[in-house]
Amino acid sequence: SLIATDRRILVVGLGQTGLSCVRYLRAQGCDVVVADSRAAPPGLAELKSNWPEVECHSGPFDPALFRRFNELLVSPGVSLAEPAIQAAAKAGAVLSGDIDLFSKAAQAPIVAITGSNGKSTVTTLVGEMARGAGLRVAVGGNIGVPALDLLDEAVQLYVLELSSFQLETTDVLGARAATILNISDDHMDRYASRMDYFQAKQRIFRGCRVAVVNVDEPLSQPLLRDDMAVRSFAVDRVNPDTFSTRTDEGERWVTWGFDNLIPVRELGVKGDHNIANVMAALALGQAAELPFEAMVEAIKQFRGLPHRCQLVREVCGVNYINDSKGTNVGASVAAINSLADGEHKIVLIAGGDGKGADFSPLAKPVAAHCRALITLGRDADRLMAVLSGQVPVAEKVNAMADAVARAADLAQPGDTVLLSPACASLDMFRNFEDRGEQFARAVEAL
Ligand code: UMA
Ligand code: ADP
Repeated sequence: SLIATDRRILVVGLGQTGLSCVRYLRAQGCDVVVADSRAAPPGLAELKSNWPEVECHSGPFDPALFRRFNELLVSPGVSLAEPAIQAAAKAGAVLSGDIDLFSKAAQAPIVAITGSNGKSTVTTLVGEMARGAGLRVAVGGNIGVPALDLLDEAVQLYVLELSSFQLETTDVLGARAATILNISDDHMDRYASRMDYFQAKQRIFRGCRVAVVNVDEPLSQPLLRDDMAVRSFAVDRVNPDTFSTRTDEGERWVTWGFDNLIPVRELGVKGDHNIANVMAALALGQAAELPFEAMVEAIKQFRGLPHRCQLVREVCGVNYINDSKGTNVGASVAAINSLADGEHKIVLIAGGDGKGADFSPLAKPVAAHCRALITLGRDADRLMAVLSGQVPVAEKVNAMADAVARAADLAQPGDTVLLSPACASLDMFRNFEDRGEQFARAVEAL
């Protein structure tokens, strides 16, 4: 066993991550106790039926309970600033998380992806590349399956999407290749400052062999280089040993060094942000020694993920696009810019839980490309305050169906109606998928 059985471990949080920790630790023969601050933790039924011996405390965290443990495995949805967690840390407890346990146990190389936006797209694409190359690959982390549930001796490559919350509790990941795709504000309700958010993301490079750097994003550079190699990508800046783009006799290409690799026209995903995602996936795949042919083939097959700038339907000459996964300002700015073509206008539907973000970076793209703005959700008024002066029409509605109906009234043939909320969904919807599905249903009903 990798884990000394005399450690007293408290699993904090009983969602997907908490359950994966219990499953892993029980399989190792460790005693665990669970605490979740919710009255009815989502994993409770599964815990009771599979591990009836495990004690579970639900309801407000009790510092006296937490102080009894010498290790806390904290779920990503729980802030390390919780007083009970701080009390335990002060009493000498080690704070760690599921990714920490995972990295100690994983036998195969890890490709790790973080960033404010594009994580799921890049993670999926690297997974497809590895599968195409014939590797047994396991894909998970923030994208869905908790990392510990991926552990299997047969796996040859792990591809992990990691959030800043997961990285905060990770000591040394030791990835074969790791990247911070980009940095823009997100989760400002959980961080005291941008610097804290940025530093959490930087932890992905600890013990990493190859750092993949976005030349267009200075903050994606590892702060401490140690002896890691660096691979870069950059839009329209061809250089040796760099993935980039250039236009050659009227055709725009994704390039490697001075070689043309794939015509941009053949990509199944659109916009410069997606070209950046493709280049990042190539650089990560290369660091994991995947062959070029398999990588290029996977890129040509990849059609993008649902809820990410996905065309739902055309109605009366208007395209309806679901970008429900646009859950922060940077994502929605990229979505607007990638759809803008100068000629046709966008009717933007935005709003939800802004997580304390500054919405002002939306002002310029909204002024340049939007015909109208329709807001909903908890931060609708805050969005209106920042953006209503930038568009001819700005309205607030209370439900997704109303938003779509108003957008259909306001859009003119050739326009695009874009749901890209720049906000989390949890104030009105179960999750971003639910929000995107409600949008799509309202569009289908037009
Ligand atoms: N919560 C409490 N008390 C607790 C524990 C949790 O109130 O004691 C609440 C928190 O408000 C939190 C929610 O419950 O928002 C879920 O927290 P959790 O840690 O139990 O979540 P899991 O079910 O374990 O899911 C987590 C990730 N969730 C978060 O980071 C909030 C999932 O990412 C991830 O897929 C899963 O682990 C497997 O690795 C989701 C996410 O929203 C998709 N991530 C954020 C994002 O992408 O922006 C970071
Ligand atoms: P994440 O997993 O980081 O949330 P996704 O790949 O799911 O990222 O994409 C979410 C949204 O973010 C997309 O729908 C798009 O609006 C935007 N986006 C995707 N890639 C990028 C990028 N490289 N830079 C900026 N925005 C992006």
